[in-house]
Amino acid sequence: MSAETERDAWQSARFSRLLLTGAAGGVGRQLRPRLASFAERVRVADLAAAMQGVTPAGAHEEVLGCDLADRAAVDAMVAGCEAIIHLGGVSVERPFEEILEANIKGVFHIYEAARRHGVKRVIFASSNHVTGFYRQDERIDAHDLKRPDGYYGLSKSYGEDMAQFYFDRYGVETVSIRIGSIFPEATNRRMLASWMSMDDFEQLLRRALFIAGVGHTIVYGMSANAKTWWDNRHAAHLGYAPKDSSEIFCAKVEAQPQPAADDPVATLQGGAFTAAGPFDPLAD
Ligand code: NAI
Ligand code: 15L
Repeated sequence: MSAETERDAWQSARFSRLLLTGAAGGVGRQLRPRLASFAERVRVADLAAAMQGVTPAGAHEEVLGCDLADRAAVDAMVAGCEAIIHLGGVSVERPFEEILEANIKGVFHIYEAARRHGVKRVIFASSNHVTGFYRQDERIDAHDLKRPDGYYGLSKSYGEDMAQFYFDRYGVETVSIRIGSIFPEATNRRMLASWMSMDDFEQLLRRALFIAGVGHTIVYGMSANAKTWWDNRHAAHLGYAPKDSSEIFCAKVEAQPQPAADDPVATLQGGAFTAAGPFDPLAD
């Protein structure tokens, strides 16, 4: 293979079987139809209750119910998969005990199963809330100190550390995507900076899954927004070039009333997540 062909091979590469966790969630549901070109078989999984009534979208899909907190069940779910897109887990700020089961134990179970079954590549859905306590007038990159903005952000920070450990110790490669906000539209001022389109997410996923030699890479998941807080210089080897921008939502968002100048939604990158809690079951 020529160097050029090898360099471009990621564009048409396919896995034999790819696992998608969190398949019943907001992002998972939008992503499913886009994954047919990523693998011959796609195993789509979520909690059994969430997968009830979900049928395979085509001959390439296998539907599975699995609780990430159950180590044996996760091991069985991962068996036979070459790569994993790990979206499953609690996706907002919640009491520690809930985060512990789905996100902390869950990510350990995913990596242990990945090691045992020789998984080549993991995509870890990390979050901008790993660095949510930076101010909105600061510009940061993946080497800056983590400043998680809650138990949820802490769990994503732990997931990134788990990814680094499994690469250093066992050679399992990961791209941790610190996703900003993947929703059909940017619906507030903060999201004008954090928004990511599904087309851009798909492009980043393809690169993150198939470009050779990523080790453990951390990349912020955002579109080409006019305003940005994040610098992806340490993920330049992925060649991610977003095409969309939150500019199309600007007029609608800017017609909304201004939040107070000291409201965290207007001052901190993590917005309202920075002011959640405490969740104290011992409080009177
Ligand atoms: P979501 O909450 O809609 O989906 C998460 C899915 O995980 C749900 O379907 C839920 O049933 C499943 N899940 C929860 N606990 C589980 C368990 N114990 N076992 C198995 N499955 C479990 O979240 P969304 O928006 O689809 O996000 C997907 C991923 O991306 C999440 O990991 C989230 O933290 C991350 N992310 C999303 C962002 C966004 O803008 N949507 C921003 C940053 C990160
Ligand atoms: C996240 O990490 C959440 O999963 C998502 O629901 C949004 O709140 C997003 O961050 C955000 O910061 O907009």
